[in-house]
Amino acid sequence: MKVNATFVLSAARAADLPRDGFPEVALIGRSNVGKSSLINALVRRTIARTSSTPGKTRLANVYRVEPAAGSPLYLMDLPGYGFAKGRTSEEEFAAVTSEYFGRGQAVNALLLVDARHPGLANDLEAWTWLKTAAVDCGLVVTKIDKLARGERIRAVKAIESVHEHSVLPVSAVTGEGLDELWTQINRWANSSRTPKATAETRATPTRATEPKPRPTARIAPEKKAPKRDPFVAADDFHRGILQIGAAKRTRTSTGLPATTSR
Ligand SMILES: Nc1nc2c(ncn2[C@@H]2O[C@H](COP(=O)(O)OP(=O)(O)O)[C@@H](O)[C@H]2O)c(=O)[nH]1
Ligand SMILES: [Mg+2]
Repeated sequence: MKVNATFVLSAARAADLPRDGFPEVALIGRSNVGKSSLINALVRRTIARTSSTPGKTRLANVYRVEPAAGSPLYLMDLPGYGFAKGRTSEEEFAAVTSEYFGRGQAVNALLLVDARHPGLANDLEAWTWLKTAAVDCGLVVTKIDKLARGERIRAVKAIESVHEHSVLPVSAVTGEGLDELWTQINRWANSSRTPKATAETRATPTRATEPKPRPTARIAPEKKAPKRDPFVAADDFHRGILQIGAAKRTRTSTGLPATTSR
């Protein structure tokens, strides 16, 4: 899909964020889960910096994207949580997310979960929290290319089970899942109110909906969730990712798109 994309700014505080009211999709997830790589893969250009070490805290890196067939929108690369070393990233994450989500701007969000680490406590907490803070949210499983076929079916099923939600497996390396992700992003963007570029809207943050209360994200330090068996019956287990996704998606209004073709 053709898309124009530009890096807008690295916001240090809420006042730096765009106020023109264009739709925002926030990418949330642990450090190194692949947020920046996913943005680059979505826009097919290297606009987001990727690094294996945590950077200094900022509120969000803001990217403006204009899909050829869809409304312009902002992709927001939020700081990651759960990095074991360095400063207390849980506290920083809580501060950043309350500031970001507390502006009264309607935001849709994607939680990114690493395919190789299903059921981490901090991902589960982030998901629970995000469901209260975002207008709608989707669950994306990153780095799916790192798993062999059998492993990925297990991983996808495990993540769907512990998060109780359908997932979209993607790879920034092979491009798998990106068309489906664009479908969801465009659906969100097209359903948001199109802002008028007046002096008033530029000066005042747009409220597409009444703001939600300002919950504070509390993400636990890195640890495994209590052990539970995410797998159900063995025959169920072998149905395959697409069938699993399709079956789940019919049961949820907030699931990622049912499109399975690329
Ligand atoms: N194999 C593979 N590696 C990935 C993928 N996405 C990200 N990575 C790697 O994972 C590391 C962290 O990615 P990055 O985008 O910086 O994560 P962020 O901290 O969430 O922004 C980098 O070394 C990336 O090259 C993917 O889909 N497949
Ligand atoms: Mg990054």
